[in-house]
Amino acid sequence: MKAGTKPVRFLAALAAIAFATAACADDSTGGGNGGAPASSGASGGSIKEGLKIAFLPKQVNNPYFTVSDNGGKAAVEEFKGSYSETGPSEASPSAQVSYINTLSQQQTDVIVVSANDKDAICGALNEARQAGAKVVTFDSDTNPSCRDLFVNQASTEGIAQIQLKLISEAVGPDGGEIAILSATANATNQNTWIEMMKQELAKPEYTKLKLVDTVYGDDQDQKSFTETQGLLAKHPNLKGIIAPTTVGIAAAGRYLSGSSYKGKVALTGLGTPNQMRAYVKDGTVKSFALWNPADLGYLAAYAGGALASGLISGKEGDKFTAGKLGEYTVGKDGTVVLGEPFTFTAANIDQLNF
Ligand code: RAM
Repeated sequence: MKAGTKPVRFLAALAAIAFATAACADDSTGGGNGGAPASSGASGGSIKEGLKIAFLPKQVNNPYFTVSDNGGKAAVEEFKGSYSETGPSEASPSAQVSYINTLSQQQTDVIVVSANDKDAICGALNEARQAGAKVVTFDSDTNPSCRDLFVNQASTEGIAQIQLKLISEAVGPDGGEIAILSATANATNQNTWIEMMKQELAKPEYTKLKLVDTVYGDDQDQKSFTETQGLLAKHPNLKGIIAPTTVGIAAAGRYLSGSSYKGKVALTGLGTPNQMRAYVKDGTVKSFALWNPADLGYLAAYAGGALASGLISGKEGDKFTAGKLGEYTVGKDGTVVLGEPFTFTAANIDQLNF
């Protein structure tokens, strides 16, 4: 396991029909110290009561963000803050700016945001910070100069590696042409993963896989569906699609499962079990990956609470306790890593519900 990350223990999730991350004894990013009070910082102080914490997802009508933001809400309730969620219905680059300005005017203590663009919202975030807010990016980062902390779902390498492993297994030993169906062209998270997947593809084990195209469904269901259709029309020899977006993989699954490509063109990527269950059951998809979105939001809320209470400043080495998830340590570039991605297959998908 890579230093600075920790495994996701799914036995607990399988029992509770919910995810839970767990401790790894030798792990520097923390996890599961168990005995710490829910609202304490590792330095011994407590998160202040009454903090106004707002979640601003890439878009509000995306089930992934419903789950992650509800995780944040649970955390905010634990440390007796006041939670809100706001945001655009489309994940376009500057759509979040006006929401940030409003949150700043409302004297929000912590803005927890998944960025649609690494630069477009920087000015607004920095103004909010000057007005006293702490900014935590989660899921999709901004330029590091515009936020106090980034809560990353998993290591970038881990997310890239699992998707290539799964597409390679699904396509089979002969390999062939593959394509990527992404979210928006500006999304920091997807773009980082795509770059890393390209680096992974250069490894000897993937010489038979050839990336022929990358298209963008903008995290819109219908556009992602149409882009999938377009990929298959344009590349008659396509053997597989990687969609590193929960919206994209679900739309691609729906298209493939109702087409003659079902079972012939492989699909994997990052999806939620509830959106992908039907396509795993009907044989369209063998496996896909994700982390625990609820834990991601929960951790981001605790990080924001610790910042706004002065328990941490966001510098490397800072430690804080994130309730049931245990202790975390801030790593390089003000980044905190939740864990590693989990793989969903027909064998486990019925035991996970989100
Ligand atoms: C979509 C969004 C989100 C990403 C997931 C995997 O819901 O693009 O940012 O993390 O997919």
